[in-house]
Amino acid sequence: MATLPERSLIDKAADLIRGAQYLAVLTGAGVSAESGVPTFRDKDGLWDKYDVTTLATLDAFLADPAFVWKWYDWRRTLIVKVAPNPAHDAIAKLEARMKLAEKGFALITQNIDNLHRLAGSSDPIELHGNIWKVRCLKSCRKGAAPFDLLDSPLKEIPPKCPHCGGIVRPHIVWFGEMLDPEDIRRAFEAAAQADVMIVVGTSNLVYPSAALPYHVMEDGGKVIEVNLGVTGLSGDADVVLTGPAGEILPKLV
Ligand code: BV8
Ligand code: ZN
Repeated sequence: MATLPERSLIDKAADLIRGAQYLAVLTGAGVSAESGVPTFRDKDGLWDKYDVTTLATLDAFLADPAFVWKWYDWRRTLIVKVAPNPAHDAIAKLEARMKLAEKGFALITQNIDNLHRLAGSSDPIELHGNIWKVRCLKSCRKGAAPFDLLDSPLKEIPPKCPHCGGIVRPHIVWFGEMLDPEDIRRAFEAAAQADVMIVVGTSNLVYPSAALPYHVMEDGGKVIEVNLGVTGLSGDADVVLTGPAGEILPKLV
C-alpha cells in the first residue's frame, strides 16, 4: 500500500467536489500508469527509451513513416492488452454523479489510450488525439476525417488510406502541431465554467493543456492535484493529494 495523504486533505478535496456546480477533470499519462501504460517522463518512461522529438513530430513521420508507425504499432499492441484501472473508474463515477445531480462535468485528457472511454466516461475531450484513430496524410475527401484502424499488430506498415491508396497518419497531435480548434474551445470553455478542477497524473509540462488549471484559478475556481510527485502546479493548487491515482481517486469518490 503506497503512502496516502492524511484523511483531512482527502476530506477537504471531497468537500470541494461535493459543493461543485461544474466539475472538470484533467488527466495525463499518470492516470493510466496503474493500468500498465508507460508514462512519458517517469523513469523508464517512454521517453527514456526513445528520443520522442525524433518520433512524435510531423517531420519525423514524413522522413520515415514506417519507422514512426512501428513505434505506434508497438504502443498499440501494449495498450490493446491493458484495462482501465480504479482511477479511470472513479472518474467515470464522478461524471455519473454530477450528471445525476444535474451539475456540469467535463473530462479533458492528454492521453491517447482510449481507457477513459472503456471505463465508461461518455465524452472525453482528447486533446492529443486517439491511438486507435487515423486519417489520410493527403486529407483526401473521404479520408480527411479521423476513422478507426483497430488492427493490432498492423497488417501493413505504413497502413494505407482505403479511399486513395496513400498512407494514413495516426490521429495524434505531434509537437509543434495545432490541436483541434474545437477541442481547444471545449477544453477552455470547461475550464472557464469549472468551479472545481481535479488534475490527475500529469507533469503539466505540455501546452496548451498545462494552461487549463490556471484558467480555472483565474476565475476563482479551486484546483485539486492528484499526483505521485511534485509538479509545477503543486505550488499553486488548492489541495495536493500525493499518491497513486488508482488509490486516491476511489477514496475521493
Ligand atoms: C501547440 C503526442 C500550437 C505524441 C504529445 C507554450 C509554452 C511552452 C511550450 C509550448 C507552448 N506552446 C506550444 C509549445 C510546444 C509544445 C510543448 O508544450 N512542449 C513542452 C514539452 C515544453 N506544445 C506543442 O507543440 C503542442 N502544440 O501548442 O500548438 C502551436 C503550433 C505551431 C507553432 C506554435 C504553437 C502539442 C502538444 C501535444 C504534443 N503531443 N503526445 C504521443 O503521445 O504519441 S504530448 C505528450 O506529453 C503526451 O501526449 C502526454 O500526454 C503529454 C503530457 O505528458 P503527461 O501526460 O503529463 O505525462 P508525463 O509522463 O509527463 O507525466 C506523468 C505524470 O504522472 C507525472 O507527473 C508523474 O508523477 C505522474 N504519475 C505517474 N504515475 C502516477 C502518477 N500520478 C498519479 N498516479 C500514478 N500512478
Ligand atoms: Zn486518402
